[in-house]
Amino acid sequence: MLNIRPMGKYTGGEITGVDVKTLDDAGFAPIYDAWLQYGVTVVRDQELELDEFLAYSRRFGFVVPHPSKSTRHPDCPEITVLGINKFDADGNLIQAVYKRGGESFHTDGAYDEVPFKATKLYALAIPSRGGNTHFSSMYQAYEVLPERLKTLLEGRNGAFTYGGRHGQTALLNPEDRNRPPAFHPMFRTHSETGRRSLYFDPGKINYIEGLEAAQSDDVIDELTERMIAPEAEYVHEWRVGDVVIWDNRCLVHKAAGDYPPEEDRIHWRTSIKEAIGGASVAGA
Ligand SMILES: O=C(O)CCC(=O)C(=O)O
Ligand SMILES: [Fe+2]
Repeated sequence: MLNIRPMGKYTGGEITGVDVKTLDDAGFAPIYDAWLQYGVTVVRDQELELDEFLAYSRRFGFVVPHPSKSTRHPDCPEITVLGINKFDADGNLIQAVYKRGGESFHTDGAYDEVPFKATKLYALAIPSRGGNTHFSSMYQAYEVLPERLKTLLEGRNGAFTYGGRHGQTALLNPEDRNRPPAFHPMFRTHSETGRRSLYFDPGKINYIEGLEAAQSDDVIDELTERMIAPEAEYVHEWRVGDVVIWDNRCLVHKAAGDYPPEEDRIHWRTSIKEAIGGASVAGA
């Protein structure tokens, strides 16, 4: 029987008693609603093939291939594989693969004009210790931001690129490294819940439009401190068979990047958008 329960104070929900392969629209509706409410949800105990994971991802929106071409699944470009090919030919750990998503809290796809609505991960192999994923609510970050920053940033855009101010583009092919920035409002209203949140990514933001360079850098530093609001974090401890999906419009996340490198930690991943080329989907 379908069971949904909260995991964290402001974000995180666990769903059990369901096989996502056999869901009809009526069965999917409470799962989608729970996801909007909790921001990140896990469905436990799933057994999925590539096409089944893709089909379930498509229920949440448009699935797009990730710009990191070298980490796409060879049989299915819409699916990225995390955690494989971690060692180079000399047996050295490739940090960009091992620590992927672990540099800092971030939201996926802010470098695109239409950022990722959601990211979905399916756990194939989980290490004996470490390897958690951290999530934090940006609704709550906005809620507790000082009025001074709310006034300063209201109506302003951030400029975002894949590599951000430090140019971290190791997982991109050379031809994909110098794309122009995408601009997004620093405060956004969620298209489905109607709630306001901070939209910020310290690793991908280059500057805040309309501020002097020094002030822009100072504000970016201050937001980096403030983006994880008290009690707003949920830490996901993975089990094989977990299907986790998070809402990039109102959450940030970060891989702990701390598991024994000689062990496997492997996920399939899909990137999901609200719209491609102007069309938009509301809801499922
Ligand atoms: O591996 C993880 O825990 C998260 C990686 C990440 O940031 C992502 O897939 O977007
Ligand atoms: Fe990420």
